[in-house]
Amino acid sequence: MNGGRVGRRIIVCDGAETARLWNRIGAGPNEELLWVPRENESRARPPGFRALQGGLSEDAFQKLTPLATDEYALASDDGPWARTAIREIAKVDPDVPILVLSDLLSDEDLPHHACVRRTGLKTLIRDDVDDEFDHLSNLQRVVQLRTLLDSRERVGILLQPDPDPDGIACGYALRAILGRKRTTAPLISFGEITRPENRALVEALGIEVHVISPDELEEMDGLVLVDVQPNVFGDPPPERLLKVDAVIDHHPERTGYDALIRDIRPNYGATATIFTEYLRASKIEVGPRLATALLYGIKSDTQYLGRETSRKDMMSFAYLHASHSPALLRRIERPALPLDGLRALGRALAKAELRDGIHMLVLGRVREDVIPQVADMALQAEGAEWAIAVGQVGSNLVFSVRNVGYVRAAGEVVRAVVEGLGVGGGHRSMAKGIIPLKAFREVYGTVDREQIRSALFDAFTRAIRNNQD
Ligand SMILES: [Mn+2]
Repeated sequence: MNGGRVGRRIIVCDGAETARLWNRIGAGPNEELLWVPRENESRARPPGFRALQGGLSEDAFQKLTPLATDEYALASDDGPWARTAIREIAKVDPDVPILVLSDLLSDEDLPHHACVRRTGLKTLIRDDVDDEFDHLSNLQRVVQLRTLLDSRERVGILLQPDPDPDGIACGYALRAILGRKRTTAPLISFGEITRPENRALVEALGIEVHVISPDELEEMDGLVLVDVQPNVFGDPPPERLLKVDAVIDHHPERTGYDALIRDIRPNYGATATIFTEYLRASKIEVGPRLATALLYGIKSDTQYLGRETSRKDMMSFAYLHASHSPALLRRIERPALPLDGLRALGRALAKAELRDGIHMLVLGRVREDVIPQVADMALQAEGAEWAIAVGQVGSNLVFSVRNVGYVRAAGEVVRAVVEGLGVGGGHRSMAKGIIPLKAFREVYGTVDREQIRSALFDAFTRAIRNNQD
């Protein structure tokens, strides 16, 4: 065991050609480069290497005065050579770690050894080269965007109506990439942000999204659509959207419009992943606010790296994670609860009911964003498989549903509960439903707390049971 200290790495290359290839990489501070000449090749010493005196033999490895911290790398594509080397090294130290670097040998070609790992030699470099070319093509996109838009006075960044975190974060990132301010690159939308979580995002980050009418697009000297394509705005879309400067999106590619720059990657889980790659490729420093916005964009579009997540989403998420602000993220995901919301929670907890794994809290009149937070919390109750938080918001009954994940889809259950009464939907473990008070009253007569509790409890029990059949 090397106890955390860096041990000696002994790198043994099979023949001059491999040694010369390695020589380009050079030796690290704790690395010793050795080579074993092949039978028919010149004995000219590759620079930086010394010959393993005595060839592949126990004796030769013994002469290296083995230390307990030694590690070996063997570079060879020759099976018998690698097998001999491993056996002879093991005679000196049966537990020494050995890395075999070979592009032709497989794990099965190697003899049993306590600690051996094989990987490709050229493929190590190959992977990095591929990554670098990916960065290069992302950089090229950024250069194209800047070249196209730099001379324009005002560039509108158009998001979908009722923008979601992915779209908002991408608009914010595009502005940073173009080196512009909110006045010269406003984020615009035809519909305001309604979801409380998304409003929390723009408030926490200090981002403004301007709601405009399609006519106001004429005031823009440039137009870029992010996380959306023109078809979303109508079929056919408004005239001004038939020809735009750029579209950057991850939804399936649509036709029927012209864009000078079109970067659409349907295999990505979030457009924020594309923008993270742009930022990374152009070496723009990503501050905590931008990193948090993009990270939250990826997180919410992929449902925390769940369904439809690509390797690229994971890589961008990891890249952003290093510079995001956990405090800011918490503020977005858990907006501050208002005092009267907490009082409503207190009353609801006093009368909470947990039966058949269903934990239901009836809140009365509350601010809408209190409801999902209470549902999250209610799921933590011992024995709860489902949590339902219900509150009155305006003239509606709004409820948030959570489940522990191993049971059936929350979205399905909510759709069954609201059928014929209101609207609802969601995913496997989270869902939301809205029933107008008027509709509830028509069916159940009154809208008091007890009536809400018993009606919804029955409806959920039925829906969950049916969903599990
Ligand atoms: Mn998206």
